[in-house]
Amino acid sequence: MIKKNSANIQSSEITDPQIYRERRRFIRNASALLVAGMAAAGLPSRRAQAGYGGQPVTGIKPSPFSTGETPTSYKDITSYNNFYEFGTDKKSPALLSDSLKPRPWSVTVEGEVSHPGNYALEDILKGQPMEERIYRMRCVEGWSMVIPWVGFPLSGLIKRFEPTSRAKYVEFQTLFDPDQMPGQKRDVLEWPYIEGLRMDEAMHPLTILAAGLYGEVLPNQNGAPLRLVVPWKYGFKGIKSIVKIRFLERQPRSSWMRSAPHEYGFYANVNPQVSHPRWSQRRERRIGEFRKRKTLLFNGYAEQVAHLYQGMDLTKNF
Ligand SMILES: Nc1nc2c(c(=O)[nH]1)N[C@H]1C(S)=C(S)[C@@H](COP(=O)(O)O)O[C@H]1N2
Ligand SMILES: [Mo]
Repeated sequence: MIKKNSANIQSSEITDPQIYRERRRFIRNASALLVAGMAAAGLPSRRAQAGYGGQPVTGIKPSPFSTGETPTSYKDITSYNNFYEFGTDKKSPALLSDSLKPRPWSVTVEGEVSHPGNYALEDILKGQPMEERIYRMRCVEGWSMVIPWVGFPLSGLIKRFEPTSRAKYVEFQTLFDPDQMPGQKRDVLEWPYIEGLRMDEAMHPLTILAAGLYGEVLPNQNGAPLRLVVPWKYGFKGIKSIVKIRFLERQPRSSWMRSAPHEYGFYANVNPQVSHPRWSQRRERRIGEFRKRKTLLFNGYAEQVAHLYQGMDLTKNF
């Protein structure tokens, strides 16, 4: 089942900032390229990635919301993954996600919204400002990474759909197709994977939908073709391979709340003071580092997001 070419894996083992900058020089303009997922003329993909991963994305602008911290290596970001649709261990998604077909793709929008419908991926991406957002990411399991996402604010897309005044929450669903996602043949979770945000969280400028990373189209294992990224929350909020967006009056129940309600709450805000029932959240291991770091409240984004939770008891609303 191992489909990766070992030579390719070796060549991308280390994030070489020089190589990264050189490659970024090729980034020009045409988000159509992202949609088509085709290689730019004369610029072959250097890595064997599932789906369209590895194809350059063009027209990416830097963002003031990026951290200045050093990004985790491309290799670690794309070979140490949680994506239970392809198995529960960290290596499976990179090895087994070739069966996912991220093109053509569409997203169904429904619920408390003025413009429900089934939107082609091209339509979803059209006109969205593609930005590089270098974010700290923290998994509930105690590891963290710095990921240079390529994406756009979710708020712009939501505004386009015009939620009604009754919409208080947004729910997201991953594709359900056990042929493409063989992990769905086992009941490790209730499928499809479901996540949700309160409307003000979804509209927050830090909340993005990602379609790429490291200047390239998102590899399948990272949630192609479109996944959620909410950097002040535990990684499981960042639902992958989204096919449905529902606007709701009531708080949705996420897959993790269904599977272990006393362990995973709706908010899932990174909080070193609130332990997981089975382990502390006070420290984290940044992938690629040896010594543990202290975990920061809201994953270091408190200044931007703490106001969203004013007056809430974060030990109850975990
Ligand atoms: N559909 C789906 N989305 C998912 C998951 C999953 O198993 N299935 N795992 C989550 C968890 S626990 C984490 S930490 C992140 C990992 O994202 P990455 O592999 O791109 O780093 O994806 C999240 N999104
Ligand atoms: Mo996670």
